[in-house]
Amino acid sequence: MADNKNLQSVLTETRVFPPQPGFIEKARLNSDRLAALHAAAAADHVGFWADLAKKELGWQTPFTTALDDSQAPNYAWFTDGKLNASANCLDRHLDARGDKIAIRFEGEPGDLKNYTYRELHAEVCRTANALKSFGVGKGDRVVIYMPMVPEAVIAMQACARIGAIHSIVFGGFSSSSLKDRIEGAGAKLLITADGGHRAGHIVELKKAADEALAQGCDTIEKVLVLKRTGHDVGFDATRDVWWHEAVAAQPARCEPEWVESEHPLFLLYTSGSTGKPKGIQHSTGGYLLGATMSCQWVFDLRDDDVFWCTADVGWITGHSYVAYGPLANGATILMYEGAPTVPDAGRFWKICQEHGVTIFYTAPTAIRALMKLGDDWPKQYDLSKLRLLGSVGEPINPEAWMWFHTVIGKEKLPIVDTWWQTETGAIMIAPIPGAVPAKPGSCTKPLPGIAVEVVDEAGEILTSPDAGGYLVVTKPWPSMLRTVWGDNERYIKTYWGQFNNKYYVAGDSTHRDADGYYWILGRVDDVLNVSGHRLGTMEIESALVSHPQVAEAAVVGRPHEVKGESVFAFVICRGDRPIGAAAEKLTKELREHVGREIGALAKPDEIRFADNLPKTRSGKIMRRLLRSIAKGEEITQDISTLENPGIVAQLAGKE
Ligand code: 6R9
Repeated sequence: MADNKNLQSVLTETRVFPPQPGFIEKARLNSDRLAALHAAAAADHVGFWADLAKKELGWQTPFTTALDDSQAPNYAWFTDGKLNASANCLDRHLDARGDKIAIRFEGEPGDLKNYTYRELHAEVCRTANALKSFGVGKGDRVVIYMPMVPEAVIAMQACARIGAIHSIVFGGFSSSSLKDRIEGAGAKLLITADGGHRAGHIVELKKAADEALAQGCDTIEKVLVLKRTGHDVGFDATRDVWWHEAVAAQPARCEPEWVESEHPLFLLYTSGSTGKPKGIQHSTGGYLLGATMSCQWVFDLRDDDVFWCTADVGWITGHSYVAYGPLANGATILMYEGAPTVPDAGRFWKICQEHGVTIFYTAPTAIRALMKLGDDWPKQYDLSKLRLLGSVGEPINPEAWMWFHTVIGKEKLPIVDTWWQTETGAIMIAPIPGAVPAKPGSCTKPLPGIAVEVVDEAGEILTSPDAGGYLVVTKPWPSMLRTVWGDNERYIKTYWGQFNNKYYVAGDSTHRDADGYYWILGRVDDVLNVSGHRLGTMEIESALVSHPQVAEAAVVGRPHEVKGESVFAFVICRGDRPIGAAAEKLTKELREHVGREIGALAKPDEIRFADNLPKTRSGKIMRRLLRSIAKGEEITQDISTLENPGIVAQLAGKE
């Protein structure tokens, strides 16, 4: 389970950074107020959340049932209430904040565009009316495959407004991944763009969409296409509709469709240890409550903030902390389309300066990459408006934390290291910036109303501070996933099966120190975390094996300085093992093949060809051994139980 080296490095971290008095004074939560929230949640877990749901969300029909656990572990929250997520994010703010900027946008080429709440509301209504004109209604699925532009958020909000279920596919995924997700969701409409700008290139979204639709996707009736780049793309007039033509003529009012609290707001596909990616299904009321409260508690979000979460809307972080949480709170968000280093390594800091960003939320992989580029870049810009920094996606190593703290935070800004998952919908474990002292590398303690524990293989709760175990959630929470789209059995088996439906099993290992602080060690399953992106080893293996020359493949993660983990593949070919120039040629081909099958983010960094994989006598691939080999470690493990111990030297590249 826990990697000992990792455990050692976090166990020796002893620095503590308490909140600064100036921050505490103005903070939404200080330690007294936080203690009161924890006490309320401990006294009445369900009542605690029900009170917040009544106070913080706008309901068209108030609920009377807070939690229905009769079908556990399929929990349902606020079941008889009705609301609309888009009305909560937009209409609610029109009176007090109609002229306030909701979205500040900067494209990679430098183009700027702002939307006030009133303008955003009108544009969402027009888009919602356009969707209706295509026959899209409550419960229909809409796949969104777009660049990071305001229209991506508008598309999400428009779906929510009419009760359609959106499923976003990250623009970096290939046509083949897009097709799988469209077919999985049975989507009626695809919303895409001609392309997006990324790292000085055009991302060919429409081209990939056309390829996906040419391979199947029979449920798609229309494709709504945003003109972003303006370059030439294919256009099928019987199926494709330009956004500017379909949306502009629509009325700027659209009554929200009031949906049951449990009505699915969206699906988001994510990788697991087995099979194809799962469609994680989120609810409307519970999800929105989690996104709303975590913005207030963890980011201390206030009316004068400019909140920049750098995540793409293709990931859960972009759902909860670009599209839904900040807008539900009436905040101003910043969206940036492109890469952090275009035209130079100062781009992120220049954006912070020019847009007056106050809260900056990013991933450790970005922090490490920016750190490598040197301190001179951030030093050229005025970062004095920043008041809070955040991290998400993978464990942040203390070195990167300290750089963030000293160079960006000038040794005074709080850093919130936030642990959560696609499945949890919202942040679960994170410091409350005005109340909880930070320790570099620890996501600190669970939020109010979130019950987590560390358990051993038998499901026993571990209390000893040094013990590493499984991270589990012991009580249902409003923003939890509801099911796996179309496969409830898989939901139960994957997340609840291990301990007899008693605990939600996150799939991470962790350890809790004597102060009750959590230190996440990483995944316990075959899921890799490459630059903060979740990838299943099985998905990459299937992609490799679908190449005609590959007979078998095993993929493991290898620690990487910037990406966190990189993809290392062991490949067994049909026929002879390629060597020299033949091996080089095939490596290149396989990398491209995986890029086509899944997306560029899944391309193996290294491929090693061998005659066989190390297998136990029962035929299981010994992955632990492959991980050691990938790291270049001296093999000290007992290989005598292998069916083919002789293969180890070859796998290690020694033959
Ligand atoms: C939000 C998001 C979830 C997995 C999760 C864990 C890792 C995320 C982390 C973290 C340590 C943090 N993870 N945040 N590990 N510290 N602050 O990233 O969702 O893409 O579903 O990934 O990411 O391993 O299980 P998702």
